[in-house]
Amino acid sequence: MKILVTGFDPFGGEKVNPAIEAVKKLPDAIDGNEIIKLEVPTIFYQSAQVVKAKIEQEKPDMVINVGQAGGRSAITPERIAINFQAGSTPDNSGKGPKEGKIETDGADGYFTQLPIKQMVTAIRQVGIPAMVSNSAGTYVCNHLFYEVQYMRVHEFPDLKAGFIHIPFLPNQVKNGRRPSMSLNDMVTGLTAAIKEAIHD
Ligand code: PCA
Repeated sequence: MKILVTGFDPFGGEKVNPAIEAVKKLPDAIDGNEIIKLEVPTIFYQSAQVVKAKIEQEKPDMVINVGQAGGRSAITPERIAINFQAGSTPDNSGKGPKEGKIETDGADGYFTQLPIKQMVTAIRQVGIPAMVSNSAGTYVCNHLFYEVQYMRVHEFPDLKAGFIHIPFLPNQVKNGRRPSMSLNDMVTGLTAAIKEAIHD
């Protein structure tokens, strides 16, 4: 099996994004399955184009997008992508999203094909906090999650796809009052989650 794992670049004034930092540190293979890693820009539509080009090139069996969810205290596999975008923070192109549907002819939502509950159990079994999330928000992360699902329906019917949000890194939380997770724990947790998805 071939798995494409993506991570977003830093956005919103942050110097790092734990997503791409953790993705870069994943092993190149998990139980003999190839892990392809890709950095994606935190930009509406452009992130989806970059991922689509890589899917066409590599033809992965599974795509897992990883993003930062500042304020969360656990690794959170996402259940559903919604056909809506909004947000007051500009993306890395300097523009905010046009509020409304992502795809006018798309479904209101798409459930992930990944076994999120088993993934949460697998992450907890290696000692890392995890829980299922029922909302990936309305910003670039949900947008990319939705667009990959839309592509799956229209072009890549055999693809399994999903999204995992991860917390801030300790050095992003200056006053220590907001939750964070070490890079090592993120990598350990993500590896366990991917392994579980592979063997589903
Ligand atoms: N997190 C943002 C976009 C990029 C990222 O890593 C989000 O949750 O939408």
